[in-house]
Amino acid sequence: MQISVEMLERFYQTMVRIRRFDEKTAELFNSGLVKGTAHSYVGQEAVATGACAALRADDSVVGNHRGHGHCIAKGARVDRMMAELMGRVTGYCRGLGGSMHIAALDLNILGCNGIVAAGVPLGAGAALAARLEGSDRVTVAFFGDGGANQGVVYEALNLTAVWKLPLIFVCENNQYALSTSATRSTAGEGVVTRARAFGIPAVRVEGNDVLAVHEAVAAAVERGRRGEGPSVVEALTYRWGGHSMRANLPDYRTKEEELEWMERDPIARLERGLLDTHGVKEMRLKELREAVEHELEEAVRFATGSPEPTVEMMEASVYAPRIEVREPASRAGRELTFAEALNEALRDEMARDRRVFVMGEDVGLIGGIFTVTRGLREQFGEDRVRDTPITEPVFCGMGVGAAIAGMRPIIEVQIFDFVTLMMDQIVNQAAKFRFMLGGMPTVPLVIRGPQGGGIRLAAQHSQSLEAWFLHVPGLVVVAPSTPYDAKGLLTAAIRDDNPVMFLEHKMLYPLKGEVPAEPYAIPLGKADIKRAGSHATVVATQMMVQRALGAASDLEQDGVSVEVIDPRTLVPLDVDTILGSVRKTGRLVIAHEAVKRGGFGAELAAVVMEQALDDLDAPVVRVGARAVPMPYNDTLEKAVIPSREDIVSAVRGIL
Ligand SMILES: Cc1ncc(C[n+]2csc(CCOP(=O)(O)OP(=O)(O)O)c2C)c(N)n1
Ligand SMILES: [Mg+2]
Repeated sequence: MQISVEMLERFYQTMVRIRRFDEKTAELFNSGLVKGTAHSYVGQEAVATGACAALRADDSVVGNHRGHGHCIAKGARVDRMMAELMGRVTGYCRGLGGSMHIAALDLNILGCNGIVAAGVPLGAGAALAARLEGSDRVTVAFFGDGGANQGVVYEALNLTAVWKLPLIFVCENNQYALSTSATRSTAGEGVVTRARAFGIPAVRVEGNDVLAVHEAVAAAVERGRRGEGPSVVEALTYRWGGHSMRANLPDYRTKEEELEWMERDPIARLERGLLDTHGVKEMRLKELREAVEHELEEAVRFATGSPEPTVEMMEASVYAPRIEVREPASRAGRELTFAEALNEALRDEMARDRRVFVMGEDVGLIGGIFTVTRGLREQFGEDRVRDTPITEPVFCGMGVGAAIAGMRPIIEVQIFDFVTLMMDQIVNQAAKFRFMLGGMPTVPLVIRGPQGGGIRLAAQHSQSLEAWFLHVPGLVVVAPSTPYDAKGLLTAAIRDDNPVMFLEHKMLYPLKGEVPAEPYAIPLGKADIKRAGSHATVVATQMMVQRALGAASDLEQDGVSVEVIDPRTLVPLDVDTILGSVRKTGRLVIAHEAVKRGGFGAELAAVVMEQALDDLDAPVVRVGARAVPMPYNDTLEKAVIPSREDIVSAVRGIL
């Protein structure tokens, strides 16, 4: 591979910039200006430099916790990076992300990551986005030898190979994961051999030789651009310092080993080449180094002189602004089932916006096991209605990555209990991405699927898990109870710029109701009064809405007038409508199918007591499932899930 002297000089200067940046960071950490922790890239500069030099500006990278080098090599400015490390508002993440989360979407740096290897599925998602947009852009995902043992890496190898996505896996093997030597953590010959088992071209290169890294990554990039799929490049290297600036750990490497690798300094190696082989003068190298020193001095001045972010800015960074939508004037329409109503929303939105696509297990060929995606593959093609392998962590992560990269994915969880396998990508990635990046990017993603019991699927296929998601700032949580709400809320969820957990109760799929034929959206955060009443308020969700309405008609026989409110979205919650009702009735029962302990009811009861205690004439009562896993036996299942009678007696108990 022919590389001009000019380009070699650029490699040299980038490596010096990375090294001096992290040396400066260590000084600032020791003086207390950089807080928390930071992971020095010193010793590994050739990897990011060689890899990123093979990319175009419109190609993407995802980094890991040791990511300063990844960002600098992809073109990040050191002043904004330094400001970020000092937690200043002028930093890349406006002081909300810090060292481990630096990103710059305008440079296609899709984020470093505090969760080891979590960037790999995100990178795969960016590669999928490029494919769906019909571009030849590629993505590089950096991860370590420790990260290489994470399941998501294997799942991503498999899926990117199956779909031939342009992802370049760059494993920076610095031979240690914190204190653990790769020899103690890695079976067989490591990532290269493993990748070949997936049929992926893989090479191991001398990671301290910037030219070797560059050549290997450039070949992988070309393969990706030609549509030939992923590649793996393992770069053998060494970090000179400790795992992180914070860790003050006992020695786990020998001094001899450390010295041996310092002798193999990637910068000195290129410097020798420039001086001896390319006739570059020492004066010129000095000039390049001095320019970096000047930049860094400026960067420190810029960062220390920058203001800190405010509490108001922080609060405003969690959610993207809500889109304005208005409910239709009339709810009249044809009779559809809940599943058909969801299907119509998907169909309308996919027709309206090319960025919308659906991904999940069995969603394409058979239209999903509850038929929600039926017919979409025929109408929109296999590219936009993707059957995935059984690989929840990675197809969920790819959804997050594709959303970050500009698409609007809809992920189906075949049965919501399987969301446990997706939790890192939902909780640590999707929910936090916008915030960690200073409240600027959007993550327009819908994760939807069936939850709840009632059809004897037992403990691992019947849970109602909404409380987990309520607890995570950054997520929207939607839980419709009628076909009309299902269509309008799913439409709103797809158009929303935030990650939305869209919970469908599987018993509701066959429920019929009127649904307007034209596309419409229902605002997120607007409760619906399903029945007006004056003696008691019942706030019910999902299946419990039908049961609460049944309970209300039973109670009406005895002259008790019950108001039934369906919040429809649990986050954001329409507290005003609920409080308005409680102020009128003075009594509140909250009914949900989820386990009562630690559930949505506990949260809502607390909100009502904080804000309307004086309006209550009786204690707030919760109706929820017993604190047991869902049993298989049908009599026992009925004993666990709250019934209409349970709601009737809860209301009677507070009259
Ligand atoms: C999922 C997860 N597990 C553990 C950690 C704590 N941790 C952070 S970095 C690290 C070592 C990672 O090693 P490697 O992937 O080889 O990267 P390196 O630090 O060597 O660059 C560990 C254990 C984490 N951040 N995320
Ligand atoms: Mg390592």
